[in-house]
Amino acid sequence: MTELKRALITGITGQDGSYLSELLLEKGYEVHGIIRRTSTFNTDRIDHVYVDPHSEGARLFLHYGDLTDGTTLRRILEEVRPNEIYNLGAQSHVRVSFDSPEYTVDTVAMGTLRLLEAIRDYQQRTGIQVRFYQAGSSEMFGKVQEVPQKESTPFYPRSPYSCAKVYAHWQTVNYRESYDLFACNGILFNHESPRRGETFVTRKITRAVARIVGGMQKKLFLGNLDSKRDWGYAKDYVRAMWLMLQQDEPDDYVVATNETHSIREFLDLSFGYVGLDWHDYVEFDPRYLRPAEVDLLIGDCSKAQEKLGWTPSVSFSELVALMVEADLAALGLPSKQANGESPSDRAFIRQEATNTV
Ligand code: NDP
Ligand code: GDR
Repeated sequence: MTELKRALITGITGQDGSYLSELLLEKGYEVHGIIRRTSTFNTDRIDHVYVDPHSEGARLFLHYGDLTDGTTLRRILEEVRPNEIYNLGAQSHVRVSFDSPEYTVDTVAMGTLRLLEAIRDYQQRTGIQVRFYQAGSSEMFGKVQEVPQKESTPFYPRSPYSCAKVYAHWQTVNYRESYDLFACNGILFNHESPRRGETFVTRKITRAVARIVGGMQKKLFLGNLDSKRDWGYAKDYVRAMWLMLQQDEPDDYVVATNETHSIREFLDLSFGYVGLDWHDYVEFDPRYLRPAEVDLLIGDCSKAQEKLGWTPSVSFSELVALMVEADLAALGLPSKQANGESPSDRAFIRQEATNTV
């Protein structure tokens, strides 16, 4: 009998961790995730794929640990003996990183280094080759140097979060070149879904739209509406992570949609989807401004297209629609599917809305 492939995921309880777990389980992997001990349950996003590990055929296993705790990372690596490691764990909120820079850097930069060191020792001691994915970010491009941004565009990080991600990126390259580690950096542009954290701007907006429709909220307070982002669908993006680790050689890839839209456009589409005008509801709160902003992100993913055969499958308007639909469904509110969509779009949106909240 051939042994199952084993994957270890840090950040398994996050948006991407949950979609990646689903993908790897579908592909027949045994999946191990590192979770943090919290005083309340934090596994909502993966509960639907979790089965009691005592039951026969269970393939998802959770381990307590933290990227700030190198001893535990080493122990988990020894226990799990993974073939692939996806480092998705992070204090991932850019605004919060200005409030907690030291913790953010400890998790994102030092956390990645701790994991790389553990892998290096493990690989040298056992001779087992581990494939490593590092969750890099378009935030590393920061202040605009070139448009669209691609793998060769210089980094100019503008937050403690993105400075830490740049460190993690270069350490990943360094371990690849120094220790023959199969290590890849994904430079992923913003990707969203109904599972997106409620404090990121897209989900904050679609959740507010549903609550306003349901009469549970009157106003939505936001910061800068002028920044532009290249927004894709998270489920597509975890597919790119997996593809990177299936290639013959390790490499770094931009993953993006090659389109950019402002927060205002996101507001137009999401409020428009339920027949409302956002100007009647949105108010400015300077609390949500950042000391330094990233004004424009638009990615060129042609390398991922050519080498990985990866393309995004969900358009900007479909993404907005599926997120609004999911937030309406979560409140038990009726669907507002807009006229003019094709039947396949409607089926897709309905399925995501009911399956993934
Ligand atoms: P989320 O914020 O949804 O999830 C972050 C995950 O990291 C959660 O599981 C969280 O656990 C975990 N985590 C936080 N701190 C620690 C720690 N100290 N030790 C171990 N785990 C920790 O992020 P996403 O799923 O959206 O993103 C995944 C990764 O990709 C992150 O590294 C992010 O920075 C990066 N990224 C994301 C993009 C996006 O648009 N979504 C774009 C580019 C990069 P808990 O649930 O307990 O809080
Ligand atoms: P970002 O995502 O910083 O791009 O990082 P976020 O959704 O937080 O902000 C996008 C843009 O919206 C503006 N904005 C607001 N943002 C938030 N969160 N809340 C508000 O009220 C608000 N009002 C306006 C922001 O100023 C910004 O310009 C995300 C994270 O997932 C990172 O981990 C990841 O690396 C990058 O995407 C790519």
